[in-house]
Amino acid sequence: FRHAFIFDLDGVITDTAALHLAAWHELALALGLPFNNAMGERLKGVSRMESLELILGARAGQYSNEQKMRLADRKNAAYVRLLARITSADLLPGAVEALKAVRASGLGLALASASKNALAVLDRLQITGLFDHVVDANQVRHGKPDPEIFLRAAQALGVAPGRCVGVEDAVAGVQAIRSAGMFAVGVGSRSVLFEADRVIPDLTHFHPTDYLR
Ligand code: B16
Ligand code: MG
Repeated sequence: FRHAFIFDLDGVITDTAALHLAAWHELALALGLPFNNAMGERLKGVSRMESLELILGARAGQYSNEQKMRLADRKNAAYVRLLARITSADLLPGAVEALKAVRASGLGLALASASKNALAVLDRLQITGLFDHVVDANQVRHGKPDPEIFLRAAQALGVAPGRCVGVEDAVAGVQAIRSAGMFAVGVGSRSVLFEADRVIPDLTHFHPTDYLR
């Protein structure tokens, strides 16, 4: 491929954020921890263990690493249960069209998701076959904003980072794309994603050739 697109999953292709939030909420209630939906923005794109630290907040020091692992497993079990409800009807507007437009232009297409459940989500959405390559949290050491996940995807596609475009809804994700030396397309609001090279409100406004240098 001469150029490639690397898409984030949660918040760009489908909105699993609400399910993550519901699962964290359940755990917070069980632990008697304060929780409000404003937590949502801070949890976006952040790994499972880092999210747990945010949820525990000032009480993080009261739990051993082993206890934290068990709490994270508990949240994940709740999240996986909720995933069973996802179908292709949960694809965000314009998502499939955007992915198909990339393919139709003969460009490489990869997924870079901080979720260890990314493959299961793609499967539920019935879009696994659209991607040339998938990198998820099981394959990387450093989470976003570290560029590792985007660099790995570019490497797998055999495309230099300077010829790749990353598509993200999270601040940490946009930072990861920029650190990887790629062009960053933010999906969401300009005030939140001001570090991106371009911001579009959603994928119905996505045109692959607009972002190629
Ligand atoms: P899991 P993305 C991220 O996915 C989510 O945005 C974030 O909220 C979540 O904590 C993280 O995946 C880990 O998910 O617990 O399933 O491994 O936006 O990078 O596709
Ligand atoms: Mg995301």
